Amino acid sequence: MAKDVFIGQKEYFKGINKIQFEGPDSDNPLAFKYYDENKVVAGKTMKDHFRFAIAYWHTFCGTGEDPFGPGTQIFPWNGAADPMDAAKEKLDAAFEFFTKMGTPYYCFHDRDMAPEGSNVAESERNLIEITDLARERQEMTGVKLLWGTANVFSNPRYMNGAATNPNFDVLAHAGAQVKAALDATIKLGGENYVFWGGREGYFSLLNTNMKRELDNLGMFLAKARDYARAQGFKGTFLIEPKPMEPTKHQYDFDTATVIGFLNKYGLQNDFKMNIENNHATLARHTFAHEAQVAYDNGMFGSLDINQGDPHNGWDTDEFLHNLYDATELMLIMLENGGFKTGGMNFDAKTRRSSTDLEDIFIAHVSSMDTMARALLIADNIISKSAYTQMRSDRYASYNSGNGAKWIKGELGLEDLAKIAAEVGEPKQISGKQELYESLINKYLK
Ligand code: XLS
Ligand code: NI
Ligand code: NI
Repeated sequence: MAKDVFIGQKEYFKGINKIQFEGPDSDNPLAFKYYDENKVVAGKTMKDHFRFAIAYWHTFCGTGEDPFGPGTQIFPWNGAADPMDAAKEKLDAAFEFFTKMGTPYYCFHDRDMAPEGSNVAESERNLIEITDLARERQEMTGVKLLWGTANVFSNPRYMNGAATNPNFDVLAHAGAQVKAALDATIKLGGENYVFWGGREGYFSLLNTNMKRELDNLGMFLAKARDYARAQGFKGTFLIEPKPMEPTKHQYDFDTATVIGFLNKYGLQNDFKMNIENNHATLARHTFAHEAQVAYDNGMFGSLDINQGDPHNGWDTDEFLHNLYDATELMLIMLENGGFKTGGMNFDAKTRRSSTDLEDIFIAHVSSMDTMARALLIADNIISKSAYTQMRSDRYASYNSGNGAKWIKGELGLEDLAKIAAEVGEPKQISGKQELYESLINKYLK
């Protein structure tokens, strides 16, 4: 066993070596068919296009329990009786996994890495101890932290919200947790810090003062930003929109809603969006829609690249395998400059019934290949087809004459009325949607 894939005292993923690129003809489920990290596409290596990050919670903590039954996964790092010993084993397993996958980043919640203690101080000590070890392992392996976050939704104390809780004492606990998670993220060189407000919303307006709750959330985020900046954090703060689940109505509903919120509370210069595909679906948007809204507003940050199931309405967090959706996303990313500080966090879990340890490798490999293949397809569409030209030609009437004057703000309603009378009934121009669809499908290979 090569040293570069061996982290701690024992090997957890026995029989699996570092995943290699074998090309599209390979039948090996534990090899990349399309993801070739050093391959340059549209001026950047694949590694830099994607900046893949493993989600600590699903991959190492998610045992497959659901509301109808307990976990099904047997993880070899879950044996220790003492929770801190178990956390250390999990950490070693995680870094072995990152190294074998060849993914450059990971993401974590405070409670994924270190167990909650019996009081605030003990919880913080646990987190410091484990993240000190994580820092050593980052140095050993070169794996980096894409983002950290605090789990302020699982503990029952957050049942009525964290930063939006009607009880200030609960808000204070959220503050303690976010402070410690920010410290850990800064210590680990995290490039971003995420806020996902799972309990920040309501079930009934009858008992909810929405304005008070949103004001408290705005204040909380401003204070978190001020604290992190004062500690030297230079990275990006990210809000992860989701319309519902676990609350009926979540305040960070979708990208457009969050942008309005950030602007209202003066947070727009420090915060950007962490867009999750499955959350987009729940908001009845596409991943592509959410990404485009974020880019158009200078708010594109990072991505959680899972996918949902079109036949049900919750966050199934499947590994992204829909090539068509991936292609639409990659078209937008290529046209808008890709990532700055963000990356692609999987935020996905294998199915409850996928119980072989190799399944988590197969899932990540498959998703990375889906994205890599989508990148190649999108690059072909942009560089070889008429796609970009066709779309810009649709707006050609704004390039000169009255259209250009309109864009500059030089025409008022009286001018429009005069022009309308002059031009008469406009010529009918087809939107050609099916032509665009057939063009995409032609390149989908
Ligand atoms: C849950 C969210 C969560 C965030 C991180 O639906 O996706 O996993 O990504 O707190
Ligand atoms: Ni997520
Ligand atoms: Ni989610």
